[in-house]
Parts: sequence; C-alpha cells; structure tokens
Amino acid sequence: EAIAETATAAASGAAATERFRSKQREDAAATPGAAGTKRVDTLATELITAVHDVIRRHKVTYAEYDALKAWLIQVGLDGEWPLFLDVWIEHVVEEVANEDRDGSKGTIEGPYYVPGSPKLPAEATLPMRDDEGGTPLLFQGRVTSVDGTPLAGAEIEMWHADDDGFYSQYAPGLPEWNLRGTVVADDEGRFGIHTVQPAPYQIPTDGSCGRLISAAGWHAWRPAHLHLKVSAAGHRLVTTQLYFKGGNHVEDDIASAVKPELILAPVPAAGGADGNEVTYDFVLDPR
Ligand code: MBD
Ligand code: FE
Repeated sequence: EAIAETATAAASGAAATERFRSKQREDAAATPGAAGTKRVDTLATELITAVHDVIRRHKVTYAEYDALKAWLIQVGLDGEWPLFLDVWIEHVVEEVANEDRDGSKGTIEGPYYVPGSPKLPAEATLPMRDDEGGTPLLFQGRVTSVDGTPLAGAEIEMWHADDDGFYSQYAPGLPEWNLRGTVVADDEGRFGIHTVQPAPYQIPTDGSCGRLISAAGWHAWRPAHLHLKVSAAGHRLVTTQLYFKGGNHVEDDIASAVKPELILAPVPAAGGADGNEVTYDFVLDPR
C-alpha cells in the first residue's frame, strides 16, 4: 500500500538521527577529567580487542573487511545508527542500568520516542484518526511507589505503531501526534487509556540494517508493542514496553527486548464495549 512504499529506511533513519541529536538524557554527562580518560581507554581498548579476537578466530579476509567498511559507512549515510544501536545493543545497556530497581521492569526505549506529546486526563483516548485501524484497547491501571503508596498525578507517556506498523513522525502521511500521548493519573494514581492494538513492527528492509538482516538470514520483526515512560515526583522514571501474549515474534524479538513481566493478556472489554481491555499496574522506585 502507498504508506508502506513511502516509509523508507532513509526517511525514518534521518528522522531518528535528528531526534537523537536533539535529546538530552537525564544522566548524559560522561565521567569528566582523568577518570573519564581512563574510562574511555578501558572501554575502547576492550572493544577493539574484542574485534581483533573475532578476526583471528574466524580468519576474516580482506574481502570481508572491505564489506564491513562499506556497510559501516552506509549505516551512517542511511541515518540508521539509532536503529542499529537500539535493536542490537541497547537491551544490554538497559539491563545494566536498571539491575538495581525493585519496581516495574523496564526495557529499551528504541529510536521512535518523541518528548512533549499532548497532555491528557486520567481517562483519555490517544490522538488518532477517525478511521484508525486495529482492535480497540482499553489499557488501565494504577501507579504506586514500591511501598504501595498511590502516586497521584503520575505521568504515563505512551507511544506506539499503528495497525500498519508505522510510527507518527517517522512515516509519512500520519498526523503529528497520532497514537502518542501523556496521560496524567488521578488522585489515586489511576489511569485508563483508550487506544488501538498496534501491529508487529518490521525493521525497514531497504536500508543497511535490512541488508545485514537478509545477509545473515535473520528476520526483521519486533512483536507488537506499546512503548511507555512512567514517572512521578521523587521517583525514578521507568522506560518500558508491553507486548501481547501469543503475538507473532514475542518469542524471537529482533531487538531482544521482551521480558516475561512485560507480556499483556487482554480480554474482551466489559459491558459490551468494542475491543479488548487489560489492567497493568506500575511500581516506581523512589529516588
Ligand atoms: C521499534 O519500534 C523499536 O521499538 C525498536 C526498539 C527498534 C526499532 C523499532
Ligand atoms: Fe517500537
């Protein structure tokens, strides 16, 4: 269909690269001074040595070395470094960053988050088109602290692909904030978000990441997923994703970002409403 043909790797890659360059992570400051130099020395030396080990172990040829060089150059030209890194590397960074948390499990952010989505009340419908495809979904729950205290006014930012697997602001023809919103929980930390179930996501096949996938005989799919950032005053923000039980590629996510705690099992909506509903509670770690 038309949208699929125009959602190119180069266009979504350029948008993701631009978005990354303008973002500031909370903990963005690298280790300064002499300790920082030592840290770079250690990490860069070990990474380079790990590559040397692979070359020796597999007797990598000049033809393969040149193929690697050409591919690395092209990843940048395609704007696909955010995609490559978030698909194949980020899950281990997330594992290390959040291993000390007691609250809800997190997982990777991925390349398609946009800050500043429309603020919505505790029960709300995400911005969507009049004829938005996909099974309606009511996603509801409560945000509490680790000790059980409800977190009034907690913010639940949600963003996800549509029923064709496309993200607004990274594929053409979609309204700016389609299927993106920031829901503010009520006085008891409760929220209810009306949306539609997303489709599985296929990594663009026409760019460098797609070429790697086909050259290696891998598949290009992530399971259908909802992205979330949940935050509240005095607590650590959790970045996570939720998946759908039994869905395609829940067992073999190309981005290795599924955890058992993150799999939803929606049921038909109560009271004869269209679609499904599911309850999921978030627990935030105090700072
Ligand atoms: C996605 O939608 C995503 O969430 C990740 C991690 C990588 C590529 C596309
Ligand atoms: Fe995603």
